[in-house]
Order: sequence, then structure tokens, then C-alpha cells
Amino acid sequence: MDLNTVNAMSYGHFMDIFGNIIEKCPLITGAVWSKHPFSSFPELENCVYEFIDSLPPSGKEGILRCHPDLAGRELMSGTLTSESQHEQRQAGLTSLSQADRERLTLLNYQYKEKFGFPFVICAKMSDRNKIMEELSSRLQNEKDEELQTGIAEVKKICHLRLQDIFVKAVPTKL
Ligand code: 2AL
Repeated sequence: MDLNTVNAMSYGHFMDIFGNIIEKCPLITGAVWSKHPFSSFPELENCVYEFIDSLPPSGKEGILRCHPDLAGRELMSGTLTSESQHEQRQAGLTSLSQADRERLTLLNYQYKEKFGFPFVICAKMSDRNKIMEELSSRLQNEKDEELQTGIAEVKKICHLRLQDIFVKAVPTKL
């Protein structure tokens, strides 16, 4: 996909393509639309991050709360967004043993009880074993630190989702 194509998109088309770059937060894509035309893809990405950084802590916590648990109820019931489904599958979370799934469920619960938002990590840059280790270790942190770390992970997820969009839509030259 070239930049001209993106800059020429109607608002509706832009939302169709970029609406879930931040999980279940189309409002962010809607806000970023105001900044078009973009001079480059990194500029578009930066607009997303600037918007997130401008939010108060409650807004950042809200973004984290829009993320589904890893190997949680939605994965089991098949109701994840297609992006999230793909990421969780790639991290090996669709083939956990019963014991590992129960452990992850307990850790996710403890994390949410402590911080008031879910544990978020860029699943594609990890795997099921690393995710368990990270979750146990991050459970020991303070809330402010976890809010920052969670948002940094949201940005990594966004970066990979944008890359997917840009690569997928490249026209094939025959
Ligand atoms: C997710 C998700 O849905 N995709 C990803 O990379 N991480 N969720 C989460 N709680 O970390």
C-alpha cells in the first residue's frame, strides 16, 4: 500500500482498514484521521502514539482494559478479534495444556485484582513460556510501572498490526 492510497481513503475506508490497530479502540483511529494527510507511515504511527501519550492515566488504563486476556474466555469461545486471535495463536496460546491454561487463568486473575486492568504483552514478540514468566514477574511491580509497561506493549502490538496492513496491501507486480 502506498501512502497516497492511505491519504486518499474516505473516513469510513480508513476506519475499516485501521480501526483495530489499537485493540477495540476505534476512537483512537478516528482521532488520528484528523491528522491526515500523513507525510510518511512512521508519521501516521507517531500520531497514534502521541494520542495515547496525551491521555491521562485513566485513559491509558481504559486502553489496557479493552484488551482480552491471553488464553482467556474469549479465546476459548472464539469471540476474539481476528488480529488478537492470530496473535494468541502465534504465541502458542491455542495449544496450552490444561495445567498451563489454569495457571495462566490464575495469574491473569491475580494481576487484575492487584492493578485493576489486565496484563498486556505483545504476544507475537513472545511465546507461551515467556508470557508465563513475564506475567509472574510483572505481578511483583508497582501499578505506575505496570501502566507504563502495558502501554509500551500496546504500542508494540500496534506497530506489528500496522506492518501487517502495509505489507498485506502491497499490490503484486506481475
Ligand atoms: C493481547 C492480544 O490480544 N494480542 C496481544 O499481542 N496481546 N492481549 C493481552 N492481554 O496481552
